[in-house]
Amino acid sequence: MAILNSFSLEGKVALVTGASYGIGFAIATAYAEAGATIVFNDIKQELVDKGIAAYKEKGIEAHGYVCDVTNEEAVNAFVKKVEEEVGVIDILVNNAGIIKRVPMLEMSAEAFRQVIDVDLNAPFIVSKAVIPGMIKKGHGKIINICSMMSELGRETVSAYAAAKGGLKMLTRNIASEYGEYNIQCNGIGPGYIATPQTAPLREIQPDGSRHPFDQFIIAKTPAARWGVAEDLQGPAVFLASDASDFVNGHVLYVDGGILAYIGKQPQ
Ligand code: NAP
Ligand code: GCO
Repeated sequence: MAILNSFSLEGKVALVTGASYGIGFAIATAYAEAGATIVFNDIKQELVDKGIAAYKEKGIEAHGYVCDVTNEEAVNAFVKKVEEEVGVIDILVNNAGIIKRVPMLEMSAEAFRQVIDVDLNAPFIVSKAVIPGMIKKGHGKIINICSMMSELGRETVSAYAAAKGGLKMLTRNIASEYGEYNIQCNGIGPGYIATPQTAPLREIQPDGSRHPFDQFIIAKTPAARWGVAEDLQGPAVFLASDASDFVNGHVLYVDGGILAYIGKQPQ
């Protein structure tokens, strides 16, 4: 039974960025079930309020704050406020993210920068704000939500792939630089997960057929299905718990096997 206790998050304060819904919400609810106190942020008060209500429906008293993770001054003030009002952050999940699906030659430099800002610069900013408290406490867990695009490219996602590839290396660098303070920094690389972010890739076509990309992903995934946010909960609890204290700089792909598979031969 002792081994199960090593997965407990009792007494821990967990910050999950961008967790009003989607993957972040699923990870935060699992953390609450494992005993953690949940802190989350969103850009808009309206979404923070909706998030608090959604957590409450699950019996979770989450602490919600408005904060744009790309704004370093706002993030520093946000983390300071959390430390005063809730406690020093033990677990950080850099989950907030955006994607812009545009052919590279049609993408403006500004649009490219916006994706890099949220998906790569922000995890740097938030991690930098949280690590000093972790060092003082003598422990910390940082989980960066990477992507299959940390390993692979595809048409129209140049900015996103560049950001998520960089996030994989930022994960390794935080592990390298702060491992001696008992801080573990790892990544989770979800496969294709059914959330609002991927809804356009799953739209039913005018003739009632499945979106071509939807059919493509089903053929490319050994599990022959899209993932759901709940598929990420167990891996996320593992990486946030004492059970992973000697796992550092690793990206755990939770993708139904898609990265290992050449894809089903067309019939
Ligand atoms: P989502 O449904 O689009 O949710 C993204 C969340 O991030 C939203 O709550 C959004 O808030 C928030 N956010 C965006 N920009 C922000 C900012 N500047 N400051 C604060 N919050 C911000 O995405 P998801 O599918 O849950 O994905 C969550 C993470 O997993 C992302 O990093 C994504 O890249 C990654 N991921 C997703 C998949 C997938 O298939 N879904 C696969 C691999 C990796 P607003 O609603 O206010 O914009
Ligand atoms: C896309 C998808 C993917 C997923 C995820 C895969 O347009 O290809 O949005 O990028 O979001 O990152 O791991």
